[in-house]
Amino acid sequence: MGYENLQVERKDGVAVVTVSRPKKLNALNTKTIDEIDAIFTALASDDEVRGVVVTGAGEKAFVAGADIEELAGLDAESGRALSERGHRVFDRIEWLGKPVVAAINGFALGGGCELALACHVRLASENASLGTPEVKLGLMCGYGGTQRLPRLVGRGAALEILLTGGRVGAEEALRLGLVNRVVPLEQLLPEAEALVREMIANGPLALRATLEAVHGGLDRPLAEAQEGEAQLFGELCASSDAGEGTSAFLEKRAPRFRGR
Ligand code: DAK
Repeated sequence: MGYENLQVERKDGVAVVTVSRPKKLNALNTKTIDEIDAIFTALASDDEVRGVVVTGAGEKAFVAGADIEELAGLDAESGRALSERGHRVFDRIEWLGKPVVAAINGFALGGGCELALACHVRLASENASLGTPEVKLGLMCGYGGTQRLPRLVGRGAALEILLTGGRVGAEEALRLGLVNRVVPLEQLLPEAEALVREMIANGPLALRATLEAVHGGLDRPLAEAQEGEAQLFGELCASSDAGEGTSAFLEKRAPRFRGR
């Protein structure tokens, strides 16, 4: 399928999804949200793809937010519907079952910051600038930001970002745990790809179960979440990949995981 506002490149098990509306700093209009929905639906069932990098076109912006032109005409009903749709699309990223790394190459504001938050790990270039300026527009985050940001950086740091609408530079984002690493812009994509490759060298069922245990567990009481972990652990033990991984270690050879 061809996309108007996304570039998608698949190579050796990794898909690089680039949001591309450079004249609008890659702002997420409805068409782009639809395309993100479509590509992540396709990637979920694409067995050739085992990990994903999400980035923005150009050297200035990852994604500068939801498209403000489209936000201007919303009323109570359409605003709620747009927000719920955004939640479904961004949940699809979080629940892909394969590692997704955001390569934040500049502004990641509003909906762009929320897109990065829906990814599993975030790398930033030195010129990255993150924030949720919705309050400056008389709005608030509508794509999960009020929920994912405090879960990632804690309530106090999140509220400072959410309530000021100010921007956080790459080093500050690193200090807060909002991003995992900061690298020079030219190294951002290679480093993000290398990180995904390091992850996908591991057993795909193990990665899927780990993602599910973390995302499914964090919102539950510890005892219940640990029950979930035990269930997933048991299922993995019955997989041939687990047999292969342990045998390979004992036989001092590299494992050949088959996702079964
Ligand atoms: N939407 C639409 N166009 C945008 C845009 C955006 N978010 N960000 C930038 N652009 C456009 C600019 O209008 C400009 O277009 P032209 O005038 O050339 O046609 C072009 O991109 C280049 O931008 P600038 O000329 O402004 O570039 P600068 O380097 O001077 O400034 C900037 C870069 C990133 C600081 C600035 O563009 C800026 O402040 N942009 C807006 C950032 C922002 O406020 N982002 C948050 C948007 S609000 C909800 C669901 C979701 C959300 C809210 C509610 N519900 C369902 C209710 C999420 C909301 C948001 O994300």
